[in-house]
Amino acid sequence: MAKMKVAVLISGRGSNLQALLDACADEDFPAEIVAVISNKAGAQGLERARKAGVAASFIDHTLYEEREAFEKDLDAKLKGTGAQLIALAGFMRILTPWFVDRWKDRLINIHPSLLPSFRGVHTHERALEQGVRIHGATVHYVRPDMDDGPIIGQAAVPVLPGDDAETLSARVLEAEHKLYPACLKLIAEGKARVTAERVKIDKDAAADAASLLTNPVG
Ligand code: 4DW
Ligand code: GAR
Repeated sequence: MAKMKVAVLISGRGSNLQALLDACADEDFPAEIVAVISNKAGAQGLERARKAGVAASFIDHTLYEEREAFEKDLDAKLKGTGAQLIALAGFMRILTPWFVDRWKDRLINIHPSLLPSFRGVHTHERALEQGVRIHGATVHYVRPDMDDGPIIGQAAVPVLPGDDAETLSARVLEAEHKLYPACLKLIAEGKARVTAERVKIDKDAAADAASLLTNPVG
């Protein structure tokens, strides 16, 4: 079977990108990363891509006056790579409805909370402040509103006594690194589809997906 071609957009560290690169290194994995694009010049993720032999490039959003002009160039570059799916991995520019619509149901993101709780930034600090006992991460299709869209998979982690934002974010990040490749696999195998703004997981994959995605740490 042909592998699904995936482009990854980043702005920084790229540890989730690394998890995707590592998963794609397995010859049986159903997806391949064809391009990594950053809007930040020094992003560590660009180096990770080059090390893995993946084309890495940088588009400086500050050179554009209009958001859509930046996105037109981004879109053209993505089309040139043959990407069939875009994965946001710590990409920090909000994408306009124009771009989101062009890539509708072919654009996914990972967010460090159990959505719809804790949209936005500082999710771990806010989870601690609220005293939640269970926290985690979500992979979802992107819609124009920030951190909105049909949920593909979630990973839950416990909040433990004595946690601070650092220990909690490390636990969530470890879960993210398992969750994102697992969700990408479901999509690349055609086992996850959007219907009426909900993600349906194929019956034969549902049990696997549930055990893997509910609590993939440990
Ligand atoms: C996200 C949402 C808003 C901003 C940054 C990140 C979460 C992930 C995401 C990236 N692009 C997206 C999403 C999303 O959930 N939905 C859509 N696009 N449609 C944000 O407001 N960023 C600002 C810039 C920050 C910076 O450069 O440091 C911005 O003005 O875009
Ligand atoms: C990750 O924790 C990801 O979930 C989060 O940014 C971090 C990027 O780290 N994304 C968001 O907050 C999007 N709303 P990474 O560059 O090491 O993958």
